[in-house]
Amino acid sequence: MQVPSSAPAPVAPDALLVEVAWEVCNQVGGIYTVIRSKVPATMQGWDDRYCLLGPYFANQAQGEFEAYDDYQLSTLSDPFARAVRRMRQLGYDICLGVWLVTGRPRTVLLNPYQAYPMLGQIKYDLWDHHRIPSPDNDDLLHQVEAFGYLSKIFLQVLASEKEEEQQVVAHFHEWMTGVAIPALRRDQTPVHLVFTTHATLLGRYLAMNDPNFYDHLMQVDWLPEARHFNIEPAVTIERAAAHGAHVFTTVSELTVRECIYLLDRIPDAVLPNGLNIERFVAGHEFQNLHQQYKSKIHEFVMAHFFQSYSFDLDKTLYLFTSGRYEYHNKGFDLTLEALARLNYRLQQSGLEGNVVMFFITKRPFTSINPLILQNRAILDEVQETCEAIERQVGEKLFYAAAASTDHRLPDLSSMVDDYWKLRYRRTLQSWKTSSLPSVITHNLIDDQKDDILNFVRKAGLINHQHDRVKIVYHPDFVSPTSPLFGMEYGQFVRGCHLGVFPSYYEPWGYTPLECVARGVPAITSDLSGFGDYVMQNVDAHEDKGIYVVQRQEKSFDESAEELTEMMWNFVLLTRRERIMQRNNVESNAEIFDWKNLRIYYDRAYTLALERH
Ligand code: U2F
Ligand code: UDP
Ligand code: G6P
Repeated sequence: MQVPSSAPAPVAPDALLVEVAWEVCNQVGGIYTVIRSKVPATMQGWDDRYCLLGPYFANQAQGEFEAYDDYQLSTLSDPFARAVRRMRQLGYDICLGVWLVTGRPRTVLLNPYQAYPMLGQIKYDLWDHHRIPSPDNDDLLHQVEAFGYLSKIFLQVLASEKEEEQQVVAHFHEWMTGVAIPALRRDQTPVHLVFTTHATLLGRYLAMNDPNFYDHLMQVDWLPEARHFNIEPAVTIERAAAHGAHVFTTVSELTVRECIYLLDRIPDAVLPNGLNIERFVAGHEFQNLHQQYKSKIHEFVMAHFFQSYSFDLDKTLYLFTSGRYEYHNKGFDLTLEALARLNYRLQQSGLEGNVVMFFITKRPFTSINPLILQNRAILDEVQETCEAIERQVGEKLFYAAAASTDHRLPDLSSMVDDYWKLRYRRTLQSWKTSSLPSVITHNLIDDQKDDILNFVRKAGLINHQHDRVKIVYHPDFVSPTSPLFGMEYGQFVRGCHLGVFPSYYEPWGYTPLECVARGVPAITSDLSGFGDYVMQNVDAHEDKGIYVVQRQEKSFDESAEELTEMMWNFVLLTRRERIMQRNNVESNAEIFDWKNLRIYYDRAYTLALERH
């Protein structure tokens, strides 16, 4: 494969690279996006010297992994295939194949359950050699330990199957793959080890539970805290991996601080996250796509609100936030406060227009609210009736026009049958109501304790007609099969005007970056790895539609005011300005392409090769 001149020169032209992650062919969280989106750029530099290694889980692998059959495997002569064949001869359940994603990387999957009979010994060794404790009742930990044991064996076999002078870099992501690292070091396996943590475990727990996390970070005593949260085994694995690796890295300057204080090792490098921007590029079409998907959101909004009252959709802006339900960490609390202030400002201003804010997250629910589903169905009925009337009027008008002598437009209403007139009236009558449009679209299991609902109840931000900021809380991810939006998440993002992600704790945070890649401006914070990266590396980022709320050393109130101001200024933009801004956002997204960010990874690999 040809490496384009713009791509960095390959690291050690002969070396092999194995990237190990729990989320290879197994989507759990954001690391899946990192690995998957990086494949084409990595392949550009490493080509067939690159291989991914992950756990085999039948349900997940079925959909996205294609294993080579025995014959195909027997025809391959590269070191990865040789190592897999050798492992099979030794009786291991191991597959080599391709991950069916852009770039189609070579992938090895290991079934962790095959090592369960060995768990007693594995746990004993972990404790004896590395002081990693393993309780009996933790299934994820068992999977992780079994996988760690198997991946160590695979790398050792690979080291014996490779060409003698060939070097191997093994890059492990996150504690779930880290178990193999101390063992490989202990056995002095000739493999150069890189470990990346995407968030320290303890950092995540502390941030969720301590409102002054950043002030207390320097004083944290890791072991008592790990015991307190009942995560000692995982934390000791993470520490062993961080200390055992030849090169230790993390994803942002923010997590560097956590690594220093919670893992006691200064990372050697920061590897920022990117995207495969090409996958998002829609040429000049992207403005039309915005219009097209905005119309679909309009349909939802009509069904949801117009039964109670209507407003001008052409003067309505769609804002949204999305991600896991971490009320404080994801900045939902700050967003709500700022929305309440924005609502007040808009009410006072006499300006036209409304804002509809969507919270897209995941909470346990029993069902979609049946009334909301029914509304959606009635709106579909209204649409069908209108279309039937349109057809009828169209045909009759055509005849009337051809036969016309005075060339005047006839009374269109007289062209509609009584049947359709009545159906039109009845449908609308059964639909209109005096109750307020619901804030939440689903019936939550614990409605009373929900922080978002409690905020809107307390602030009275409950979709009154006079509220200029309306709230829609959708406690499930958007998907084409969900009857309310019936679109993909990416389409929903394109249809919106602004993404709002002022996180308090966010090691990186893909959501604002995904907006930018689609030409949608976004708000992030200086406590998110992405926001911090933008502040340090992107000039005039506001012109490129990336706004960063200051949360470091600011009170909640100050940050809320800044966020309100940002949203307010956005609302004041004219349509023309919004269109221009979207153009600007889209044309600058390239900065975050892996083609440009891959170099950080390659530098870490070079360092690892030097260090061994
Ligand atoms: C860090 O993110 P993580 O992947 O460690 O965070 P998780 O809690 O594991 O991720 C939640 C993910 O779950 C996904 C969704 C999120 O990325 O895509 N998900 C889903 O796809 N489908 C579902 O039904 C439910 C959830 C870190 F915290 C981030 O800031 C970084 O951006 C990330 C990558 O470095 O690592
Ligand atoms: N996301 C999604 N569907 C939704 C909402 C969000 O797939 O309806 C995804 C989004 O595309 C992003 C991820 O959730 O990739 C959130 O990742 P982020 O890095 O922001 O945070 P994490 O959850 O990893 O902490
Ligand atoms: C895109 C379309 C335009 C449309 C505009 C609406 O640019 O190509 O036809 O007028 O979106 O922008 P707005 O920000 O008001 O949704």
